[in-house]
Amino acid sequence: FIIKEASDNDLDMESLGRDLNENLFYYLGKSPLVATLQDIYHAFALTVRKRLLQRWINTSMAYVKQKVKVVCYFSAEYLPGPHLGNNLLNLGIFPTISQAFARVGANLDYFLDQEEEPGLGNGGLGRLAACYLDSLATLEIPAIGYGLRYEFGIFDQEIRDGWQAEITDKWLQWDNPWEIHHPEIAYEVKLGGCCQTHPDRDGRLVVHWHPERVVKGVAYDTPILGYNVNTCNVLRLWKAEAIESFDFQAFNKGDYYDAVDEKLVSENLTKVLYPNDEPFEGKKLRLEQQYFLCSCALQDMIRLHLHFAPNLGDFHESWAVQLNDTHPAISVVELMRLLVDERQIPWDQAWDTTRKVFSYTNHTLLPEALEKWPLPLFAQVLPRHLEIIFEINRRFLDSVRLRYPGDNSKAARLSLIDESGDRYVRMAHLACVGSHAINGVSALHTELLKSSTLQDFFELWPEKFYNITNGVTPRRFLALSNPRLTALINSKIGSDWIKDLYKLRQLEEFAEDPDFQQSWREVKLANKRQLANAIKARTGISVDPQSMFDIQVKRLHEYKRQHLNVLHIITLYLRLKKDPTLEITPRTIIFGGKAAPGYFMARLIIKLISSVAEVVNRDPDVNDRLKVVFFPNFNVKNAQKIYPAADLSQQISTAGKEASGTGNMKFALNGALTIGTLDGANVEIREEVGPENFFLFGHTVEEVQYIKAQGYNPYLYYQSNEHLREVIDLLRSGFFAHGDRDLFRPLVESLLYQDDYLLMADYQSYIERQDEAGMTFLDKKRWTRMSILNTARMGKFSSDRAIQEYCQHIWQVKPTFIELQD
Ligand code: 26V
Repeated sequence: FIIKEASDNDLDMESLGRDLNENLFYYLGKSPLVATLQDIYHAFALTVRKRLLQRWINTSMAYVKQKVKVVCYFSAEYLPGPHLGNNLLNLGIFPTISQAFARVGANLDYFLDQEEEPGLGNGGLGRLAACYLDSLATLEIPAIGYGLRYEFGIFDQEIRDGWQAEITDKWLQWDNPWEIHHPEIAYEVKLGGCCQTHPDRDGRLVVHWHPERVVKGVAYDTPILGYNVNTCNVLRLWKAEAIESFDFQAFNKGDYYDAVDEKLVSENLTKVLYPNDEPFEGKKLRLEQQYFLCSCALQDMIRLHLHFAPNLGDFHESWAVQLNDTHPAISVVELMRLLVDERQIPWDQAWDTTRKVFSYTNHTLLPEALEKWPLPLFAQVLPRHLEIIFEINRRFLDSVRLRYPGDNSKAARLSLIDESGDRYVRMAHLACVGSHAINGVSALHTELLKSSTLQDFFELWPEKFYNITNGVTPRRFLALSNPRLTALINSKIGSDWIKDLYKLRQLEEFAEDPDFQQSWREVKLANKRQLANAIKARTGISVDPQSMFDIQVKRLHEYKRQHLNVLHIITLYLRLKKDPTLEITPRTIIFGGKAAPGYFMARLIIKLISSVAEVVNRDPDVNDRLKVVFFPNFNVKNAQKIYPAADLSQQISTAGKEASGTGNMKFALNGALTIGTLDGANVEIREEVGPENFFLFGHTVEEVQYIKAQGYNPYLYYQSNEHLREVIDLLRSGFFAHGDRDLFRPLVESLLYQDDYLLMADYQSYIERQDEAGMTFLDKKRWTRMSILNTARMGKFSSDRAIQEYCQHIWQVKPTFIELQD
């Protein structure tokens, strides 16, 4: 039979238009007269998907023919954002399509806006996975992203009476035109039960796992097209279903309800994403999700491998697996089980293969976020895996004792099992032992990993440690989301920067050019107007696009210190109350971000922001010089509107707490200046843009450690700083809570008597730096120059650079060129 080959003219307007009409008619059953925006979006998405499929098939055929090594990114979370716009950009047809829509009096943006984004992640870690898939495809690296197809992704956030309300995310309700369901690609995954060992015919001991239940994983594929290349990789997400045999068993007994029940219980596995990103909670369903992902993905890789190779002897030469944090770390054990138990490969050989295949990225130092599973729970869900872990650990600790004779505490600290109290499986230790490479996500973070969290492993295997500073994709976060700035940049230096972000350096020579500066400011103003309209539509608040847009968008967390930002707002407010004629830089302070539903303090901080906004925004003394906005439901779609409109980016976490941050990069790329601490990738951003173009404040990691070691007393800062005292006193007087002194009491008390994140200690330097930023903003030329230089110097923070480092140092993979006509 003949595969329809991709042709050079599949992107012309005529063929696109024809397909769009056909899809509307034959797929959706609509005539153009009655079609809704959603219908047309859908028909158009299918039209574009068809173009991707042709490239997709060529890509997979080329990988197979050339027997290339493939990168498998294992991640429990992905936040790809809307696909349509990005695919148009990567196909190179965004401008022509947008013009074609305009010619018939339609605005392409309205249709793009119809797309419901897959919210299959919590925040930074899931978005990073999506940026990396984009870069892998753009760099023409053979890659598969493996993940879970949660039916309900991260909740939609609404703000009601100032509080966060969670609304179920129904991203699949209108059908998902980007995915292809593959019922024929399915694997069985065992759970629970017990194990028995008995000799086989040759007298060798073999283990049989008798599961309590079996669930089926079915593949759903989404094409991931690279920019300006024909490479189209895949994001393969697994959905849990009941296996047929279980249904039939119950059915035969006439037990219809049990059969249906079985189906419901099985499908529960991929029903919902866990919406907390810490602290770690040992929930059984979460462990089952993690294992389900790993087992499906590894079975899939083995099946693909055996299509083209006689055995698994060279498995590690064909596959590199990256573990996105410890969530998929159980795959180390699962691969051992598949090799040893199911294919009778000798332990040593299997272990050698396993270690060569896996590498592990750590994304957090927070001890409370590290995954450790209670042993009884682990034994209940994965009895065979626990046995294998014990065996891995026995061999590992033997080698540790040889290396450190007599040092029992060393062995206890390194052990895969925490036995200091109740017993736990330490997933980070499993990931370290089962991988050939371990990396942190910023220079500072990697140093801290080596000196604290993973210190013993670093002493044991220093050669396994790498730093790979995170990056973001310039396609989505500049070319697509900021078309005005893109056009301006292109007019000066062409568009090569989209694939080689270091090329933005060429903008430096225009940093002082008055005309260029003027255009730069006009672009920013237009973006701010657009965001102002969105703010008005979502919140009813009017903001002045001429004011400084001072923005903090990220998950809500005490360590990220959104409440420090609030202390600054109250400081400004008090200044205006004392002297209503005071000249200050007009500011619009914008927040966005979701709080984990069970995180009381984070939710209270949202309420605080809303309450302060309510008072400040309507106080005539303020006279519109200060506005506070909580922009609801921060997600990828909204992010694309927000970053391009920022003047000032707030990256104000306590030093040592934010592993990297990636929002910091997206802001600076779009010409925002940063006010920030020496934390995560801020350190490197400041190095790149130059300290004179960055507003630095706060204690360093070493100072934080020193302060805490001395016995930190936040109350002393309250007593000795008059302004801080006034701010705290106003807050606890009930002034922002309609007289209720109790509402914010937990927050105030935690600041005065606990303050784990050193807000009180960093307050003064934060205020001083904010004042400097405010003054600098009034000097338009200076600010614009700094803004241009920020964009110009962001080359390092492209996810392309990060992925090239992974390819070279960790995965040992090379690009494969894909021709359109295969
Ligand atoms: C932990 C847990 C715990 C159990 C429930 C579900 C869940 C989901 C995620 C996490 C890990 C959160 C780690 C994370 O997102 N880290 C962020 O990773 C970014 C990419 O490297 C980095 O830029 C951020 O600084 C870091 O906080």
